[in-house]
Amino acid sequence: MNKVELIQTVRALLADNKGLLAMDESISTCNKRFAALGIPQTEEMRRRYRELLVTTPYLNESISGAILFDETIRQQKSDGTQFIEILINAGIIPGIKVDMGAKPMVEFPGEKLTEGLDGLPARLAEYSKMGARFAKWRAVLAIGEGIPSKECIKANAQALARYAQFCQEAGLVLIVEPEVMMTGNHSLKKCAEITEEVLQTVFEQLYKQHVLLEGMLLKPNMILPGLNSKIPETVDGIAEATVSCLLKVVPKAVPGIAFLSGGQSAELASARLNAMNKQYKAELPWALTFSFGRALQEPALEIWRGEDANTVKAQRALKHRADCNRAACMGNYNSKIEQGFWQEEDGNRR
Ligand code: 5MM
Repeated sequence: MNKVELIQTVRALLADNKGLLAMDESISTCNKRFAALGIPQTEEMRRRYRELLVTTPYLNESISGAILFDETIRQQKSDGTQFIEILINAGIIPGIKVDMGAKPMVEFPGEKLTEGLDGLPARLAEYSKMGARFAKWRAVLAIGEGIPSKECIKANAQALARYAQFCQEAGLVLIVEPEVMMTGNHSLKKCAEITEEVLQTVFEQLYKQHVLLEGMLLKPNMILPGLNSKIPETVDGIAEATVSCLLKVVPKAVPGIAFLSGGQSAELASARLNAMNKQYKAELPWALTFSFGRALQEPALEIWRGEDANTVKAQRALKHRADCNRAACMGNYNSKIEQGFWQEEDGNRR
């Protein structure tokens, strides 16, 4: 492990208040998103969509890194240029999702355990040779009647820590993503309790495996009430709950926290990230940024709908969301910035 290199890569990912574009949807997730919009679910359509993302002009102004999926890291633009080369030339650091998905956990109904440790060192070596500089592994924890169980939390944390060790050995920065899902009718308080327990267990396991915390990023959920919860929560309330939960369990040695969006609307994800940075940035030991998938891509995908004629407008929508979230990392996001994109009817960049 080259500690200096790992720390330099983490610093580059966090520099200038930029964040990460999660474009690592597996084939089935990407197809699900396409199906919802009537886009054909073929390898070529997924390639064309990912080409749109990686060729978005000036994306590097707000995006420092992009998380790819195995299929995507091997794909090329229509002129034959590898996507990974396009990203590197644009100054965007390429990374790769290396877990093999959350699978039903035997004997634990309703719970999932992420798989992918088998053969991981060889896959990491291949990705690193291809140019990836960081990796990501996601654990999925659902809140429900009697779940998540302690066994599920611990098994997922152990897998995350083992993945983390393999990554550092391979010289890749690691992103640790334990996601407590938004699905359900639980309260904000319940989400805070479970997230605290999950993160505490994850860091215990990372310590046990001697993981270099300075060479990692944490990718957690924000503290949110369940999607079916009827209790309204304010942007400031969510910011306060999220920051106080993270302060209890995330060590100071971790350089940055890059949130997932988890199904929030694009605007709310930006507003909540903004509130955290606006109110607490000066007192926090780590940077708070974004590693959104849906909250960055959804508006662009809805505009594109599989039509080349919509590509430029879709790219502007992606760039706009990236810029909004960079503003949120500085605590500067507001309604004027949010509306900025729609004033660009002449196609000019501001
Ligand atoms: C939670 O999902 C991650 C962040 O995306 P959102 O901001 O949309 O929540 C994301 O990186 C996720 O891990 C990938 O999209 C891969 O998910 P699948 O289900 O395709 O493995």
